[in-house]
Formats: sequence, C-alpha cells, structure tokens
Amino acid sequence: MSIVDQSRQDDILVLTINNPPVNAFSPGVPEGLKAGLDAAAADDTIRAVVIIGGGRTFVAGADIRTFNLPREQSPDLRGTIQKLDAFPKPTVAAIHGTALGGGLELAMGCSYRVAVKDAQVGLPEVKLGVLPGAGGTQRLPRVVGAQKALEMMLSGNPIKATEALQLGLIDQLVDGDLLAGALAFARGHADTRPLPRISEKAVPGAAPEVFAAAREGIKKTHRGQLSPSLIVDLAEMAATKPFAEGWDAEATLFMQAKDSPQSRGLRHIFFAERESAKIPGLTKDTPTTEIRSAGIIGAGTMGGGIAMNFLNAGIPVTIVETAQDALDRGLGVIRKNYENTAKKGRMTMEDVEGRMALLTPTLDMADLKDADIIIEAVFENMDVKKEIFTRLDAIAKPGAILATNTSTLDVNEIASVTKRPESVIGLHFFSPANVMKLLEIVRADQTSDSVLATSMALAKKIRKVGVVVGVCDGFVGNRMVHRYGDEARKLVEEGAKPEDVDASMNALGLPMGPFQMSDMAGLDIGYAIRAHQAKVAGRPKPDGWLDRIVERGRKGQKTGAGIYDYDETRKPRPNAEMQRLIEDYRAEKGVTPREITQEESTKRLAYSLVNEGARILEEGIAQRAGDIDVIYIYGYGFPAYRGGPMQYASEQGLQSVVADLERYGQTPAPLLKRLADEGKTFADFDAEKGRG
Ligand code: 3H9
Repeated sequence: MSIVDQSRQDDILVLTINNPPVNAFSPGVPEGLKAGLDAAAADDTIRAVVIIGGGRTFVAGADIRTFNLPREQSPDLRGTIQKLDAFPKPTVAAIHGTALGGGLELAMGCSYRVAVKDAQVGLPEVKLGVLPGAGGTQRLPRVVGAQKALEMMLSGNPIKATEALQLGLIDQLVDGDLLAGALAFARGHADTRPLPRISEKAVPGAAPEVFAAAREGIKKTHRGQLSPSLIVDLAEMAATKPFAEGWDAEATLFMQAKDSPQSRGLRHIFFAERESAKIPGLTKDTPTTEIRSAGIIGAGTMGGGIAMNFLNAGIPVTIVETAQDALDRGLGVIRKNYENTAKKGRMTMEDVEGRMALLTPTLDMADLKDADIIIEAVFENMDVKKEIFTRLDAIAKPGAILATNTSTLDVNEIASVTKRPESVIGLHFFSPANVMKLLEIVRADQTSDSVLATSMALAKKIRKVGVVVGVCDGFVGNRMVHRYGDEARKLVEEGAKPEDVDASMNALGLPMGPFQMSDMAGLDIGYAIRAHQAKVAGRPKPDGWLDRIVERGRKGQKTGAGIYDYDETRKPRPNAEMQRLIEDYRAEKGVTPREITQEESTKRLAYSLVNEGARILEEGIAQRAGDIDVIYIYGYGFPAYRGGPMQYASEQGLQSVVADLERYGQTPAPLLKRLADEGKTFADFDAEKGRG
C-alpha cells in the first residue's frame, strides 16, 4: 500500500490516501495525488477521478508537524488543488470522518463532493493561529456565502454533512458504502461539461455590513489575536476581488500567520494536550475499569459541580451530605444550573429531569457501598479528610476508586489511613467544576497503574482534560499560583496599584489578573493558607496589606467587597479606602512607592509562574513542560495563543527570562538556568526526556 493508492474501477480512477492516523497532508501525499491525476489525464479510458481517505477519515488537514519546515520542503497542498481546479475531467471527493482544513480545501478543489451522513467538514485553522491557506478563504464564501463562511472560519467548528448538504457544500449524501456511492455519482457526472469550479463562482449576497460586524465580533471573541482579522480581510477579498487576487493574498497572509508566535503557541498546545494524555511507564494495555456509578461526598459548590459532570455523561451519582438542609441546598443549586442552561435553549426540560433522575441524595455514607468511584469534596482540612477516608475504607466495595478533590493536601497522607492506598488518587477539579475543563490527576506514591489509567479514561468520558501530576503542596497549578500571588502582592507593596497589576496580566491576554482572580476565589482561602503556613513555621500571624483587607471582612466577590468593590454586575471597582490602607501599610514599613511599568509587572508575574514551573519540572511533579502549559490554559485562563507560561518563556528566550528574574530579585530555578545557559527551550527539555 502506498501513501496514495491508484486503483482503476472500470472507467474511474480511485485515489486512496493512506496516511494514518488522520490522512494529514504530509510529504508524499501531494506527489501521490498529482501522479494519480497525471495518470488519469493521460488515459482516455478514464472518465473521472474519485479521491477518498483510507482508514478512519478523509484528510484532516495539512500536516501540522510540517509547519516548521522551510517553505520549499512543505507539502504542496496549494499546487495540488490548483491542478485539481484546472483538471479537465470530473473529480469527486468522497468524504467520511472529518474533512478539515486542507482536507476540505482539497475537497473544494474537486468538481464535486459526496459524503456519508455522519461525516463532518470544517476549516479549524483559526484554532491553530493560522487561516485556511489553500483556497479555503476564497472558496468557502463562494459556496456558503460570506456570513456562514465567516462563522465557520472564525469559530473553527465543523458542521455536519447534513448541514453541508443544505448549504451546497456537499453535493450528495451516500447511504451505505461510500466508495460505491462515489463511483456511481462520478459515473452519473462523467460527461457533465462545463465542469463546476468553485473558483469561478461569485460570493452570494455579500453585504459590506457582514464584514464590519465580523470585525466588531472578533474584538470580543478573539481579543489580541492576529489570524481572525486576516480571515475577515480575506473573506472580504473573496467577495470583492477576482479569485486569483484573493488566492495570492491568502498565500502571503497564511505565511505571516504561520510564522507568528501566536500560531506557534496554539500549535504547541494542540500537541501538548494530546501528549499530556500519555503517561510514561503506562502501556496501552494497562487494565481499566468502567465507571458505571459514582459517589460524591459533599454537596457544596465543588461537590455539586463535580456531580454535574457525571450526570452529563449519563453516569448515576449518589451524593452525600451531613445535614438535610445542606443536601437540599446542593440539589437545588444543581437543578437551578440545569434550568438556567435550559432557559438559554442549550438543553430541554426533559434533559434536566433526565439528569436529575440520575442523582440520588443521601445522608448515609453507607449508601456509597456499590459506587465504582467515590470522590470526597469536603472542606480542605486534613483531619476531616482522613476521617472520611477511614470510613470509606470500611464502606467502599473492593476495587472502587477512592478519590480526594483536594487542591493542596498530601494525598499520600490521606491514602495512609486506608488499607488500600493503591486505590487512592487525587482528582483536583477546578471551580466552577461543571465548567472548567481541567482535571489535575494526582498520582500518589502507591496509586496503582490501573487506577491511574481508569482516572485518565474517566476524565475523557466526563469531557475534562486530565493531566497527571505528583504530590506536593498545591500540585502544579496552585503551587505556581501561590508564587504568582506572592509576586503580585510585592508589586503593590513596592508601589503598583492592584488595578494596574491586574491590567498587566489582562494585557497578556488573561481574562483576570491575580487580584481579580483572588477576589473571585475568595480572599479568605489565601488568608487561611498563609495563616496555616505561618503557624506551621512558628511565625506570627500574617500581616501583609492583603491580610489587613481580609481582616476587615472583605473576602472578595462573595461579600460584595474585597480588594475591589462589586455591584450586581460583578465588575471590579477600585476602592479609595483600600488604596489608603495600602499607602498606610507602605508608610508603616518604610517603603517609598515607586513607579512600576506594565512591562515590569507582566514579566515579574509571568516569570514567577515559569520559575516555579521549572522547579516543578525538575522535581518530576509535572511530567513535561507541555503539561504545565495545558494546566494553565484549561485551569487558569492563560491565553492559548501564548501557548501557556512555559512556551511563552521559551518564546521570549530563556536567557532573557533568567536575566529579568535576576534583575527583579528572583532566583532562577537551576533547570531554567541550565536550559538558558545551553541556549535551549522547555520543548528541548521535554524532548531530552523523550516526552516531547
Ligand atoms: C491546515 O490545514 C492549513 C491549510 O489550510 C493550509 C496549508 C497550506 N497534522 O486528535 P487525535 C495527530 S491546518 C498532524 O488524538 P481524534 C494527532 O497529533 C490543519 N498530526 O484524534 C494525534 O497524534 P498522536 C487543519 C495530526 O480522533 C493523532 O493525529 N486541521 C493532525 O480525537 C490523532 O489525533 C486541523 O486543525 C494534523 N493535521 O481527532 C485538524 N491532526 O497519536 C486537527 C491530528 O501522535 N486535528 N494529528 O498523539 C483534529 O482536530 C483531530 O485530530 C481530529 C481527530 C478531529 C482530526
């Protein structure tokens, strides 16, 4: 089997692309397709050509791994499509699985497209920080109109074949065998002349307002990003200029987008996310158990949110509380959340009832005896958790997974109170747990491979991005965020205003800066942690400026006031009294406030994350730098187009990161220093470990 097989079916030449796993447009594919077209052109007995994907899908796009190659070595997708567009005989793309990006562009270069009903088509390039670069920006508007094309290209989301048929993007749906259907279709159109060519069509109904509205829209949906605005420009060209002009402009702008740090960041995350699902030392045949039922201890905000993930996946949940009113409240919140979703039209009331019917409330922990997994989601206190796990050990059936949703505590210590530490694992959900995609999966010393593999599979099933981390205070995400919080408080101590510190991270693309985030999470949480740490270390109780704010009862959004004031819009407003409190604090400590630039603030905050991330990597708490980036994007709102903190640092150059850390009085982590000295990046570190 070659990368593009040619097989003659009477008067039709079938070109089958065999490039597993997703038939991406890798080197060899264009050569194979062009050779096939040449053969079909040279043979008078061939009346049409069918292009089909071998294996699970049609072409899922350009091969993203080749984006780093020099231009002349890149697979010639554009040349292949030009050849198709000029081809004198009918060509039919036969689509199953997904025709994405370059795959759909290839199909649009053909005269016709047929597809099986469950196929999907789309132009997801924006998600990689690029734009459809092989005619997509010019052809899609000519078929589906500018508005729909913009919607598809700016969201990057695929549409179903049935919708594509209505839009005229697919010519026919095939029931049963795709190849047989495509051959029949090709024969039916073998003599059609002139051949339909999308490049010769005009864009239907393209009012100028469509582009103006799209430009307004992306200011909100894609703030700070390059490729969406290029996509709008190109779609407008499709509507207003000859095809050839738009086609040429697209090639130039594609290269511009591809070579941008934003695209490198998004591509990094694409692969890092897939890589994070792989656990060194765990083979594909590690046994997993199917999770058919779950028990959750605690019906508070966290427990309720966690329960919703299971209910959404159709897994029955028994939820336990200690008092009836807490249980009723918890259930009420879950129902309300679902009803709100139904009000927005994103689910029906039957769905709401269906999900609630999967939920069994109880006050008796013994009711968890049959659960395949039990997740404890109670107050963050070691003694309470140990007591619960001691009881669970007596209740849970053999083989059940016992999970703790701790955000900081030692999972080994929790496991030690059971006679089955191999069944104990940490599952750290992020708030709101029904929304946030991240799940830190905390592997304790004795957690079995099977429990780990089952937890990873479960994460996928409940639509979370699971990342394996080791045991330490705060694991990966919160351990880093603690250093970040320390640095943010220091910046204010030295002279910055909280709103300026937040603005410096908003400028980097984070929706919330450190103080907006702590006001949302509740300032009392950080206060309790600092108080605990001080007590353990035998130090006096914490007395920073932020501690003083908390001591005034300002605990953040939940009390309507924290570092900022809040009204019902939840928009933070600086408070003059708090500003005075900070000034008094500085005066008391003898600090003369100084001007702090946005650049200094951004660097000190972002690099405090990076520096702690490097320590975490060196200790093996995270398996790869890419895992840390995935954690920050899905759990902390770090913008994906920056690629996560570690990729961002690599993009800045680790030598300059080290120099800046030293300039700002932070000690660079030994790993960071070594990589910088060797002129390397974090991706090199991952590759060194064979985990790139
Ligand atoms: C483009 O087309 C640009 C053009 O407009 C212009 C060019 C001039 N390349 O996700 P999975 C790998 S931009 C290379 O786990 P699923 C993936 O890394 C491209 N590799 O499977 C993984 O490898 P591994 C536009 C790719 O079933 C394996 O395939 N296209 C590519 O959950 C399986 O992937 C896209 O953006 C690729 N294009 O989902 C589509 N795609 O096993 C991106 C996948 O080593 N791809 N791999 O970890 C996807 O959205 C999903 O992979 C897909 C399958 C839906 C296809």
